[in-house]
Order: sequence, then structure tokens, then C-alpha cells
Amino acid sequence: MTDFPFEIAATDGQARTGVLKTTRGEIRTPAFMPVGTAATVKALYMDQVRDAGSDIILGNTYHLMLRPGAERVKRLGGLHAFSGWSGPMLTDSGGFQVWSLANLRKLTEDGVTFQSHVDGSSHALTPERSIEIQADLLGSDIVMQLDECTPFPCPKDAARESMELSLRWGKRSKTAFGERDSQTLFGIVQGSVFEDLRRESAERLVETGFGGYAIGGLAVGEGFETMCEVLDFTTPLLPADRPRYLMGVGKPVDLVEAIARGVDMFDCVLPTRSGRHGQAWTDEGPINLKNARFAEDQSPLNEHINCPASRDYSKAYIHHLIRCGEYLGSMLLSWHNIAYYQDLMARMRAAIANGTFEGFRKDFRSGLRES
Ligand code: PRF
Repeated sequence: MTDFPFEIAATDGQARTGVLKTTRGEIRTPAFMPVGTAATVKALYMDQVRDAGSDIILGNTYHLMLRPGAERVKRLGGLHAFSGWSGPMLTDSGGFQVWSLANLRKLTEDGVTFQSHVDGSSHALTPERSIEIQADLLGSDIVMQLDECTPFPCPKDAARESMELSLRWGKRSKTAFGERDSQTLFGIVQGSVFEDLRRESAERLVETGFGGYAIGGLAVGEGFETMCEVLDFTTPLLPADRPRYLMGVGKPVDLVEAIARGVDMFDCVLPTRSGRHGQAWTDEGPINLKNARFAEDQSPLNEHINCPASRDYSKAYIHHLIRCGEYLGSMLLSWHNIAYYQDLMARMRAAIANGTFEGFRKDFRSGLRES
């Protein structure tokens, strides 16, 4: 397996900044990956996603295997050509989405069978099929092992069984992935909120050996404090010289605190989903543009961010668009939110490089509105 070169340029406490060098381009870390579920980052052109500062986007096995079908994407030239995103792409393996979206799910040692949330058709996903879809058919650059995202809360014996199943699926994923020159495979740590289970999961994944290590099974209802505690004991278990990816996280404050604990990569639907629902992210927290207080507010969302949506449109105009249900309102807010997230990541990378991350973190936390 190719381990993409990962060059850490600076550390500050546990926080690190550097570059992950993939065949399709460099990813500046810590990195935020916008979610492109159905071969689109919803409501945005790929140029906007890139120009807002995104180095990599995420795609989903589950959605693409159902529509338009992974074999069809392959015939159409792979996910990069199909979608028009030429930079690095990471794909999630599908298990998490089967659990959150599909009907009539059935889990066995072999894998998971389920009915599509789109048309009720039956499908199966095994570790081997997930690798085939991601690596051979979609052609993603960073491939995720199939895992089971342990629900929260979960009794410890069930969390152990689930974690061990994910470990066995991790081994099968690695065997199926084999040797590849320009793609890499990440393992996923599970173990719910239990320190000994997280340790065993991390140690055995590292023994198997992956190009990077994700932390799964968080942001599933355990709450902010518990997530931070699990990160406190989990990130030190992962190899310092490999990228660490916290799956499905999160709000800006979650990113700040996870980076303080040594996480390098994130993905989350929040900036785009909340944008479609009328929310804009700011350093003070989210604001809802539907609110009457913005009806005659001529200020832009953020004049300091080099993005037209943040800089060149008034809150009053966006308020009007959202009130009228106009598409452009969703588009501008999604665009701004991605630019805001990427600007926040850039500020954190700079703070880590300058050795001022602790101060940044404190200022960021104290600047947030009480919520
Ligand atoms: N596993 C996978 N994808 C995920 C998760 C997980 O645990 C999560 C949990 N927050 C989000 N996406 N494969």
C-alpha cells in the first residue's frame, strides 16, 4: 500500500500542521473536507468549493452505489471526471450511511444487506465490495475500510463485539485493497466511549497497518465533553507520523478542540446543510438569516473572508432570498459557510505554525456567544 507522504511542518502542544501529498494534489492539514454525497457538494460549483480553500472533498459509497450506480460511474470515467472535481477525494465506506438511511438492514459477519431508501431495492455491502466500489469503480484517492459505527449509548459487551467486527472488516479491507501506487486505505478506530476498547482497536489497527487512521463512532449523541474526553485518550494511541481523521465532525468549536487534541482531518455536512436551512456560521456562532433583525442589515456576512458570498452581499438581501425560498439564498449561505470553515482552518494552521494556537483557541472559545 502507498502511504501518501505526510509532512508535519510544525506542532504546537498536541496540534499539528503540515501537508498530506496525494497523487492528485496536496492537502494542507488540519483539513476540512466538504461533503459531496451524490457527486456534488450541494448547491455549489466545484470551482467555488476549490476557490473557497478546499483541498479535498468527500464522496459516499452508499449514495453512489444506489444512484447512479458504481459501475455506471466507472463507465463514465470515474468520480473525478464525472463530477468535475480533479483534486483529491476521500470516500466513506457506506456502513455508516446504511445505518442512518437504509431500511431492513441486516448485519452478518460477511457484511450488511439493506434496502435502498430510494426505491426499496435490495443491496449487499461487504468489506471487499466497498473497496471495489471506492478504489476500482469510483476511483477515490483515500479509501475507508467498511466498519460498524457503534451506536450511543451502547453496553460495553456490545461495543466490544462491534469494535472487533470492525477490526476483522479492517483486515479484510486491507487484503482486498492489496498493493496500489496512487491510492491509500484508512482504518477506523471504534470502541464507543470506553478507553480500553479504543486502545485495543487502535493498537490492532496499527498492527494491521493503514495509510491513515480515522476515529469513528463519535458525534453520535455522546455530547461535546464526552467527545473531547474520548479524543483525549484516543489520539495519543495513533501513530504520530500518519494522518488522523475525525469522521463526521463538526461545529467550528468541535474542530478547534479536536485539533488541539491532534486531529488532522474532518468532514461534516453542517456548513452546507445549515446553509440550505438559512444559517450562516460566524466566530460568534451560527446566525439565522431568516430572523427579522437582518431585514435591513446592510453589512456583509464577513468582509474579511475572500469569498463573494461572504463579502459582496448584504445580510438584508440574503434574508430576503431566504424568506422567499429562493435557491440563491441557499447557494450563497452554503458558499459562505464553506469559505468560513476553510478560513477557520487556515487561521488554525497559521496559529499552529506560529506557535500561537493556545491563544487562538482561548480567544475563539471566549468569542462564542453563550448557547
Ligand atoms: N464510520 C464511518 N463513517 C462515519 C462515521 C463512522 O463511525 C461517523 C461517526 N461520526 C461519521 N461518518 N465509516
